[in-house]
Amino acid sequence: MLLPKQLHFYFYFFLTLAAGCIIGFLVGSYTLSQGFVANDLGIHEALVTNSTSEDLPSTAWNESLVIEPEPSIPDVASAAWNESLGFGEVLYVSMPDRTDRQDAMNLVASMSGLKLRLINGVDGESISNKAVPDNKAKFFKPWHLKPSELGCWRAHADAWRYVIDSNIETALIIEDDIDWDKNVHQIFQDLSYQMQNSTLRLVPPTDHEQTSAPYGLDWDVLIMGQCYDRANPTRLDLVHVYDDPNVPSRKNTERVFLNQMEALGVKGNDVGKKRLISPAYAPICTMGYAITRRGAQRLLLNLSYLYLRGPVDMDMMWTLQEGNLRGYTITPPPFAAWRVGGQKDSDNKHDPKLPMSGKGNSGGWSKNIKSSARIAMVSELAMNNWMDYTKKGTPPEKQTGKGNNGERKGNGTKGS
Ligand SMILES: *[C@@H]1O[C@H](CO)[C@@H](O)[C@H](O)[C@H]1NC(C)=O
Ligand SMILES: *[C@@H]1O[C@H](CO)[C@@H](O)[C@H](O)[C@H]1NC(C)=O
Ligand SMILES: *[C@@H]1O[C@H](CO)[C@@H](O)[C@H](O)[C@H]1NC(C)=O
Ligand SMILES: *[C@@H]1O[C@H](CO)[C@@H](O)[C@H](O)[C@H]1NC(C)=O
Ligand SMILES: *[C@@H]1O[C@H](CO)[C@@H](O)[C@H](O)[C@H]1NC(C)=O
Ligand SMILES: CC(=O)N[C@H]1CO[C@H](CO)[C@@H](O)[C@@H]1O
Repeated sequence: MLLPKQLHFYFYFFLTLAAGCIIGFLVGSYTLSQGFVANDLGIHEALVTNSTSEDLPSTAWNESLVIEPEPSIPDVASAAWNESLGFGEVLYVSMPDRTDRQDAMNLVASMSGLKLRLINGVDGESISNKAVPDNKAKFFKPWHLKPSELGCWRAHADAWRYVIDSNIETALIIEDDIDWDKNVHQIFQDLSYQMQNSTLRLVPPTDHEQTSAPYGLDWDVLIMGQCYDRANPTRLDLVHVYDDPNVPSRKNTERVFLNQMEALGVKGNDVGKKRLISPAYAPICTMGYAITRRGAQRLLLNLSYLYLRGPVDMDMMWTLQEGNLRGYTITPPPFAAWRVGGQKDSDNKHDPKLPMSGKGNSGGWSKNIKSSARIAMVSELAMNNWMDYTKKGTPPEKQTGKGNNGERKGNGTKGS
């Protein structure tokens, strides 16, 4: 990066306030007709994978010695292949007027086999003064919350409320300007497997967690779309490291995450091979995180009912650091900002001097992602109908025998 190290924190800090807090939660709740999803993403193969059969002794297949299988423990991690990634729902937050971003999310999600539910972003100016939570100072004096920060908080609070109200145990909450890996289901299946057996759990998973909660339920928040982070400096021993073939290379991993990984003991050749789960401590940005219903209740208690001490992501971070909220951070994060340059990158703090379009989605980029779903989607949908006809060849009855067909069809351009 071009920025001197010192500036990094401020850079991310600014990002939080400017872009990260724009927030729109989408919750995905429709059900797709199953099996529909792109086979080239490996989804079909994954659906038929079963780990239990391999573990059975070979005698199980001896017809004359049929061993009744144990009442089979469902492979809970395979739920990561469903349309809500193994969470109860996927919610996305988007300002109602950002139909461009809603189109994008609809498209990328459909190409990744995901269903999202829209949670409308909120214009902070529309929030009644009476509805603004009490503001207790975290440091010297109360943080003066700007309308954009309040709007961002409100949209997320609406998502928490949705989780509490609806009949779901967990939800993944994402914002409308993000990217993920095209192998997102595989990444989450691997994560589920690790969460079930994580060394960071305080108690072993219950039967219910083992059969029905792919990521367990021993957390309030699962941080997966942070733009800044840091491990608890007094508990660097708390980390669960695992192999993940879909992590970005060192070159594609931002410095802030390399630093965090190094502090937690992952360096050298392990970078680009390992993903880390650690207790959430200093995440900034709310581009992607999951909550349990209990987490939604704690957030609504601490970040609405009692106080709101700052922007939603910062108060969430403080509450994690105080130990009043229990969470894990995934590093490198599986969700990352999609950036196009220009004013479209921010809903609350765009610089009017920037061009409207920047590089556009065709020139957009994301970091910390090995195989961008957004980039993959463009080539997966690309085709050239006329070229396909050319490859197929001319129907026999139309052949003139002159051998010049190729040059005469096409654009109507003269020449040659
Ligand atoms: C199947 O079981 C029978 C009887 O126990 C045994 O004789 C035979 O070798 C077994 N076959 C295989 C393939 O394991
Ligand atoms: C995906 O799996 C989770 C966990 O089993 C479940 O709660 C959720 O309803 C499933 N989603 C869909 C769309 O089937
Ligand atoms: C679960 O963790 C234990 C020890 O922490 C390890 O021996 C075992 O292989 C792990 N199992 C899986 C499925 O990762
Ligand atoms: C957050 O909620 C807990 C109760 O779960 C309370 O003890 C704590 O003081 C709250 N924190 C703040 C900063 O209000
Ligand atoms: C049509 O024209 C474009 C450039 O104008 C050219 O690249 C392309 O090959 C032409 N296609 C055919 C079928 O002639
Ligand atoms: C992909 C895979 O391992 N499939 C196996 C599932 O289990 C059956 C037996 O029940 C095997 O025949 C498949 O090969």
